[in-house]
Amino acid sequence: MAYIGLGSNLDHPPRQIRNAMHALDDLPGTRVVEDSGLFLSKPMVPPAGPIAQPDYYNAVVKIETQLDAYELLDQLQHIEHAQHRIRKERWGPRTIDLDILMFDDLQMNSERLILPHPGIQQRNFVLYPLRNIDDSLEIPGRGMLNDLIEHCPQNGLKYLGTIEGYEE
Ligand code: A4P
Ligand code: MG
Repeated sequence: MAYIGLGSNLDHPPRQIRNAMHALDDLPGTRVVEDSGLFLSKPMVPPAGPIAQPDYYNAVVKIETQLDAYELLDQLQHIEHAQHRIRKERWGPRTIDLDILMFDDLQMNSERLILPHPGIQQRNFVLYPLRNIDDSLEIPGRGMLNDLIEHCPQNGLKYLGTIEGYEE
């Protein structure tokens, strides 16, 4: 069981999120079992100060997969490329960003892959959507989701409805 974070703030973001969710469901040996619905969030402010960019659309999906964590990361990067993600500036706007938030109860810190994803605790656009999927979730090595949420302000994060049903 793995959880994937999806984020987009360019080129019809709700459509980018929907397409990426379908692409995840189409991966070999993989299916999407649940999703958080669609959220609208304020851009995270990088350490060097804010970058002018549109608000983000975010979602989290839960998948079952026979891929291992590295194979899954390769596949996520293929999907990002297929959706024309151009990697320019760190923290900057993007058509689609796919992060592995958790993979089973794996905890690892390699050059290519950190699990659970290092940003989880600070990101309301990850924590609140996760709660829509499972409100008794434990993040390996980090604690209970509900405790992390208590320390993470919502900051205008808005639930918009289902990913499939959202009309731009
Ligand atoms: N990598 C290591 N661990 C992981 C993991 N668990 N999942 C490595 C995915 N990738 C992982 O990622 C850089 C490298 O991280 C990968 O090559 C992989 O080997 P990237 O996505 O190519 O580069 P990036 O986008 O510059 O970095 P990152 O960390 O994805 O960006 P952030 O920090 O996620 O920031 N504000 C709101 N409201 N919502 C957002 O979704 N997103 C960002 C992107 C900024 N602000 C945002 C949002
Ligand atoms: Mg990423």
